[in-house]
Amino acid sequence: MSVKYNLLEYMREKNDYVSGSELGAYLGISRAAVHKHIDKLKKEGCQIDAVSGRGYKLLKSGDMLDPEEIGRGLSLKHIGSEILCYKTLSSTNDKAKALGEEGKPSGAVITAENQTKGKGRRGKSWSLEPKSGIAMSILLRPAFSPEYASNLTLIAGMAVNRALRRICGVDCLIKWPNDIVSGGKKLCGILVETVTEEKDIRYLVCGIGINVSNSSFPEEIEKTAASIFTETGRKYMRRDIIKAVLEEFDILYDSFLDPANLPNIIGEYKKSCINIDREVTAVYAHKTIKGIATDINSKGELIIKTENAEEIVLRSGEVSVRGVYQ
Ligand code: BT5
Repeated sequence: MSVKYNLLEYMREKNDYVSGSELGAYLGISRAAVHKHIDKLKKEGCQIDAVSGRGYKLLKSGDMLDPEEIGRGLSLKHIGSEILCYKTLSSTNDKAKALGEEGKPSGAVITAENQTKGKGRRGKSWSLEPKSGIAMSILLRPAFSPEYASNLTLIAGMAVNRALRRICGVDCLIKWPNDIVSGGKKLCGILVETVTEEKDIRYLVCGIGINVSNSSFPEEIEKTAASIFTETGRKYMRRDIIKAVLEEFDILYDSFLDPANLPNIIGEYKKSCINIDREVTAVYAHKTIKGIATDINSKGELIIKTENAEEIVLRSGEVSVRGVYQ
């Protein structure tokens, strides 16, 4: 455990003023070094009161993304073997893939405060407001086939949907395949990338971007993006959301590993999916089609019944739902 984290834990447990010398003795460092670590914690958003003669009191811990803070009390079956938090990355997915190449274990979680080249699907970009949003990726090394893995986008969407409802009470839904929406706007995007070797998965990376406390957005997404703050009026700790997403993902992933559970999983997905029974427009075989989204099959594909009563099976792609951002 880092000195900084031990210091935070000690103050949290004491829940009262603690002198610099007591903290120094506990941590085995000088009072001057304690002071330096206190300053670092303050810079990371912790509110610490300092009173001469009494010492320091933690009033509120900051919303810093730090492996120990995220991992505190987290004990999961598949996820969280390692938690790596970076200040700046070009993309957490790219970093997770690089770590995948280096042999990092399945379940590793990567976060970044700042993402300079966040990726969406098919060359699109993802914007992250530093300190306000979450950019995280989960590295997995599953034994199942790449075809089965296509459902992982749905699993990630369900995990975020469950977590945001549980922690923030947001009235959110999933827009097939990979968006979480609230009030008709996008709160979260998911990008799953699979690296295969012959017919097997070498590893895959599940990237999740969530807007948490932003009150404004870049002009190009201003009308289509939402954050938990814009939807609820409340600010939440990003690490509490990350923890909840990891917990829900772990439960769903465990169930997903047994294909017998897939019908139930897809059943829950459909209940939260905004597309079902709605009029949708999609691009299919270079044509724009209109129809009603009727179902999601066991491969996570969207079934659309077109105006000519033709049934189209969409594997991926852009689908717009009437009344939801385009
Ligand atoms: C996605 O793609 O929605 C997948 C986004 C995945 C982002 C995460 S962050 C952590 C990890 N590391 C990465 O590099 N990526 C993943 P797509 O469905 O193609 O949507 C992209 C579109 O969403 C953009 O073209 C914008 O219109 C819109 N967009 C970009 N940033 C947004 C934001 N912060 N909030 C809402 N909409 C956004």
